[in-house]
Amino acid sequence: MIGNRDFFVGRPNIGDQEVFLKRTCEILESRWLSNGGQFCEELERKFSELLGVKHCVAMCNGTIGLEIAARAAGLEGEVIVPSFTFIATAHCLQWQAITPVFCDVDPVTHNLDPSKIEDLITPRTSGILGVHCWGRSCDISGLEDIARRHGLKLLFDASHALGCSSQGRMIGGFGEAEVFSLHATKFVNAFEGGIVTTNNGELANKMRLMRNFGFTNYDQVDYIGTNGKMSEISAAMGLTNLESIEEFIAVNRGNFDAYQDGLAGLPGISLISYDENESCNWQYVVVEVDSKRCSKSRDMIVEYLHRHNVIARRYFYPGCHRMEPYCSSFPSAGLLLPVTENLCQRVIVLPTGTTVSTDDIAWICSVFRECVNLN
Ligand code: T4K
Repeated sequence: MIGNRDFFVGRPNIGDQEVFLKRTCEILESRWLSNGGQFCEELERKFSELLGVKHCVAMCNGTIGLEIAARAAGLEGEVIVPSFTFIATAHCLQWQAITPVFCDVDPVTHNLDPSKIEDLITPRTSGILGVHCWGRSCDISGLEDIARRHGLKLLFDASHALGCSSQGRMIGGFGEAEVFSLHATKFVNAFEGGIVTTNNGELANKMRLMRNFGFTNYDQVDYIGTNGKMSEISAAMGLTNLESIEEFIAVNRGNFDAYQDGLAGLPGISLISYDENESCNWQYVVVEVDSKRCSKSRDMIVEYLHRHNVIARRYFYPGCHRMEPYCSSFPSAGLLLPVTENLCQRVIVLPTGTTVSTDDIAWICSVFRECVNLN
């Protein structure tokens, strides 16, 4: 039925449905639905093992995980972040009156460019929030060096980077804390969910309290807190999907190779690459369109794909700095972000995951080629 189907970026992967349903029955029978149930605890243990990190704190989603991690780590004033990221990276700061200061990214890695950071540091700067964009790690040692020299806290938004490594070490144990998203669109999902990881026991305890209103005992609240708890049904989904992580990665890898073959030789079209020496989840198939060499603009290609029911995405167009409230507060931020501005005009994310077969990909690539080769 290729051609009569929609292909979406972000279609969820779903592991063993019977296992999930069995866990669901256990939840219903136990009458324990949230607030640190058995599946939530098991999920935290399994993530700790996988990532080799001492503490995992499960959250209701990645955005609340970022907000809690930022607050618990003591971020305030200004924090340096990329603009080439999902809006949650900036909003998690602004939501608590911390100003995100947008820094440009490296044109090859799409991650924070350490050489651009020091010019942005002011007496109000309290930290750096790096994003491992597309699952490719930030220049961690470059960022650590700057953070150490300026007394800044270093945190990572690892929403894209579950199962990825940096110089052989799994992402999850770097900086003060790292935050993963288990949203439906992520290759391992918990419907909605997030995980904050840290090797700092004191910080982990603080985050556990903050995710449960600051309760330290039945009738005692010692902190300002919020409700960041992961429900048992989400934990059951997360655990079930985590059990299929190897299969999901293998499918993503095969899909990536199929796209690479299918789009090979098109002038001005390239896929971002991943380091074969690192662990990688291959969950994003990212095309860059070089407008000088390709006969069609990025937007013309996306429009053509959409007309053929291939719902490709322009992540992270137009860049956080061009969205509210940031574009009103810093109308000329783009002048300091030439690489980000350029990337926002050239990137297309294509559908992958277990709902897309290699035959589907051959067809999607034929539509893509047809568009580029049209007179
Ligand atoms: N930091 C970074 C770097 C992130 O990428 C994200 C999330 C976060 C932080 C925040 O984590 P969470 O708080 O979300 O845990 C989507 C996701 O909603 C968002 O979670 C994700 N990043 C972002 C990259 O993608 P949108 O605005 O593109 O969502 P939407 O509704 O357009 O859906 C995306 C695609 O997924 C569509 O093609 C439809 C498909 N889809 C979606 C859902 C929910 C399905 O096929 N089934 C579904 O159930 O943000």
